[in-house]
Order: sequence, then C-alpha cells, then structure tokens
Amino acid sequence: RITGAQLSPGLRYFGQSLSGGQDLTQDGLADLAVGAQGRALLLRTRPVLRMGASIHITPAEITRSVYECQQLGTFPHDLGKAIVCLHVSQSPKNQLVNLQSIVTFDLTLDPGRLSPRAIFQETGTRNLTRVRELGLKQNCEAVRLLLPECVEDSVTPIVLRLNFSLVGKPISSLRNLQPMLAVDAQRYFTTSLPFEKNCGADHVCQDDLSISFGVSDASLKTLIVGSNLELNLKVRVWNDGEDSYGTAVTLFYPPGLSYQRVTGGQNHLQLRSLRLTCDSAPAGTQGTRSTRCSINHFIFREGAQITFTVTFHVAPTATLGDKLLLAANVSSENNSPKTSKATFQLELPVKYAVYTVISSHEQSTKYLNFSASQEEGSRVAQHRYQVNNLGQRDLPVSIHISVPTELNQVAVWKDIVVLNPQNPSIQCSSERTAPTESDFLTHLTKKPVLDCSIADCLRFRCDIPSFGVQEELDFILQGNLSFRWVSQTQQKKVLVVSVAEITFNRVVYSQLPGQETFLRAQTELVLEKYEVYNPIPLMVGSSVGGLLLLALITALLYKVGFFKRQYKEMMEEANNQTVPENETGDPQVAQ
Ligand SMILES: [Ca+2]
Ligand SMILES: [Ca+2]
Repeated sequence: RITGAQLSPGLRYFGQSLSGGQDLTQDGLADLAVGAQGRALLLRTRPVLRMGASIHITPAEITRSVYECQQLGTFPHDLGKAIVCLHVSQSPKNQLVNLQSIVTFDLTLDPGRLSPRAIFQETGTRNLTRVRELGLKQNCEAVRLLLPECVEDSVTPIVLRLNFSLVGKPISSLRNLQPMLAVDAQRYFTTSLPFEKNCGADHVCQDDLSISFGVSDASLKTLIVGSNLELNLKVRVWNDGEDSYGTAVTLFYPPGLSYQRVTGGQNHLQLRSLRLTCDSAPAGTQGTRSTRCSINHFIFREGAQITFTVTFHVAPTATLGDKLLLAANVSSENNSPKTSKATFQLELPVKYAVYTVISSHEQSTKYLNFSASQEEGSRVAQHRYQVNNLGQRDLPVSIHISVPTELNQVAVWKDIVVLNPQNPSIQCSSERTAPTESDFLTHLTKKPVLDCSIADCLRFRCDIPSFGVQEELDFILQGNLSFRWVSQTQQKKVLVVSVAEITFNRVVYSQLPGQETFLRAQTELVLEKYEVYNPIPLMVGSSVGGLLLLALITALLYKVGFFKRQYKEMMEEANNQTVPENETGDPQVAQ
C-alpha cells in the first residue's frame, strides 16, 4: 500500500485514477501513473535483484590426522580454503545491463555453538565481513580456514554460514533509479565441512558394542536396604567394531532406587576422558525406571573402552522383594544390528536392615538373701526385659527368654509367668531345656553363676507378628525363687541368670551392622545366704572362760607358793609376838 503522504504532503485524493502497464521512462520497466486532486504522479518500477551464492570448501573433509586430539602441539591446523562465489542477477531480466550494487556479506563458522571449532585465518575469529561492489557477473573469492585446537565433537560437521545485505547503486542516467533486492530473496547460505569417518572402504560404520557391569564393592554380596544407602555400579563399555556414533548406555532399575551421579569415564585410547551426560526418564511400565548416559559428542572409536561408575541412592524404606534386578544396554546411531553383548543383567540378593534392641530393665529383682531358717522358703522375684524397634521397618519378631527352674532336681524358680503390660494379647509358649553341663559343682566352684548351662530351664517364646517402628514392649518374668537349692552349690552367694534374645527371619532381615550385640541381654540376681547372730553362746562361753582363767591363775599362784609364803611370814610374825605375850600373859592369868 502506497499512501499519498509518502510522496508529497498535501496530496489529496491520491489514487483517484490509475493507468499502468506502459514504460513511460524508457528503461524497459512498466510504470504506473496515479491521479490525485489537481495532480498526476508517475511511479517508476525499480529493477529487482536477486543474489545467489555458493561456498565450496577444499578439501571437502577434515582428515583424522588434522582434527584428532592425539596430535599434540602443532595447532592451529590448516583446514584449506572456502571459495565463496556470489552472483547478482536481475529478476526479471530486461535490457538494463549496468546494474551495480553494494553487497555486504558476513561469514560465520559454527553459528549457534558456544565456541567455534574453526576460525578464519584473516581475522583469527569465527567471523569475517566483506563489502563488495558487484555488477551482474559472478564474483568469487577465497578465505582460509584454521582449526585452532583439536576437537571433541568430530561427529557434527563444521558449518559455514553466509549472511548478506544488498543495496542497489542509483543509476544516474535514469534519474537515480535505484535497484533493489527482491523482497522474498534468500538472505543466507550455508555449507558444512564434515570430519573424516573411520568406517572402512564401504563408508558404512558398523560398530560392535558390548557392555558389562557389576557392583563396585566386590564384597557386597547382598544389598541391605536401610543400611546400604548407595549402590555403586561399575560399568564397562567397549567397541570391537568400526567407529560408533551417538553411543549411549541405558540403565534400568526398579523404583526405590534413584540415579545420583556418574563418575569416572576412563578411556585408554583417547587423550581426553570421555564425558558422560546422564538423564533419568520418568518411570516406565511396571514402574521400572531408566537413566540414559550419552557418551558426549564423541566418536566411540574402534577398539575403545570406557569404564565409569554410576551411583544410585537406595531409599531406606524401599521394598524391592528378595532380589534386585538391574539391566543395561548400549546403543548407537550407527544402526548396526546389536548383539546380545549389548545388553547385560545383574541380580543382587536383597535384605532389609532392622534395628531391634533388647535390654535388661532396671526394675528387675537384683538381690535377695535368706537365712538358714528360711532355707525351705521362697520369695517372689522378677526379671524384666525391654524390647525396642529403633529401625525404620515393621517386622515379625520372636522374643526368647530362658530362666533356670531346677538344679539337680531341686526347684529354683517356680510358677513363672510372662507378663506384657503394653500388649497383654501377646502369647508366649514355653519348653523345658536340659543343662548342657553335668558337673554343676565344678562349674559353680569356678564361677558361682546359675544359668541354663547347669540348670534345667524354661525357655519362653513370645511371637510378635508385627513389631512396629518405634514400638516398645516390656516382658516381665515373675515367679517364686526358692532357696533350698543353694545348699547344693556349697556357695553362700550365687548369681541367678536369665537370658533373653530377639530372633527374626534372617533370610529377609538383617540387624543393622554393628548392632548385633543388642539382640541379646541377660539379667542377674544375687542370692545370698546369711548367718543369724546369736549372743547366748558367746555370753556363756565368755563367762566360763573367765572363771576358768581365774581358777588357772589361782592354781598357778598356789603352785609357786604365793599363798604358803605369805602364810609362813604371817606365822613367823605371829610367833615373835607370842613369846613375850606368853611371859606376861601367864602371870596375868595367874593374877
Ligand atoms: Ca520504466
Ligand atoms: Ca565399514
């Protein structure tokens, strides 16, 4: 649409009449006369140009010795030259011959890529701009291309793109009539420079891919869910055929596992380690998950081998059945028929980590004593055990408690019942067990402990069909502990020991490593016989002893003549006094 204002301001009724089809300006192009109020305008037709371009690169392929990374040091490498030919033509053709235009063209290498694999020698960059005044003849010129360093992506050819703009030069002889580029003209041209392939004389690449994998930790024979939080697979892929393109490994695994990362990527043939990019697909049919790892941008060469480690996270609450099935395949874009070597499967037995703990409760009877007079009696005693599920999984468990009931046919602990305060519905059964050692006396002399190795025992078994996560249960053994059996042991103090144990299906469950000791507990009760203190014999004894001692001392004194000497002295003294008395006494008597 042409408006009058475009041509001259104040133009009114522009287009009220039209007349065209005739060349009024003698340039071979039909013109158009347009009427307006009080004026007539002649619109000239401009010559329309088109441009064709061809780019031809020689050599047409980049040879392996030029691009491969094995060749160190000598970069940049010459890639040859690109001959760019431009040809401006008039459309439609008429007799105007001297049409000139200014063509600006930009050449770009690897457009759209983050960094180009090739550059122009002239600019040292991926871009080159030239401005040329062109007539209607073909114009060709050459630009040299360089490869600045070895390339990783030798699969995708290098692209050379040409963009251009064209401005027609006004023709002075025709009152500056200006040629123009066709509105629908193609504005860019591209050509590509492929890399040489190593596919033999037939130029058809026939790869021969194989894959195998195993658990990285060779000692891991069973996956213990809840304990092994990560599973590492060491994957090996190799190519016995010709070069492989777009090689990718796909791993299949059940839900419960999730892809974490890939590490490694050693390849003994290429200098640079292969890069792997892995993407996980959403769960497929039957919930199977998959992760696809592409060997990026590389040709997976003839004879090449890559090993890498894929790490999966194993959800602690995952349910995987009794075995884990892992599968993987390797594929490529070569379309070669794939052999059975291109798929691999691995089955790993699965167990589930549990963490159950049994411990002796503080409220157990720890000490009892009795005297000789109480020897025929008994006292109520209890052994108490606490059981906890500290793991992340419910499981059926059985609690076994063994308690001594008889020693050498003399009752030890009688009328024992098992009480479950939290869950009275738990049923316990019991059976008698015989001692394993016959000579209980020797055993007791070494260690004054009464346990089921020397005593007849009752072994209780209490089944818990589903022991819930964080659940706590108490088992109280209560009965009458007799004392008479102690005399057989020839000990004053004996430890009565009961033992409790948690068991579960070891085929399915496994106690958390390092926590096995918590599956057993024992409770000890000290039973002591004491002597009663009787003061009478002591009193009698000490009195008799005192008297005897006195007698002895007296006898001794007598024997050494203590009493005699004294008497003699007394007698002598008496005699001395008697004589004068007698002298004077008699007269007194006589008086
Ligand atoms: Ca004309
Ligand atoms: Ca071949």
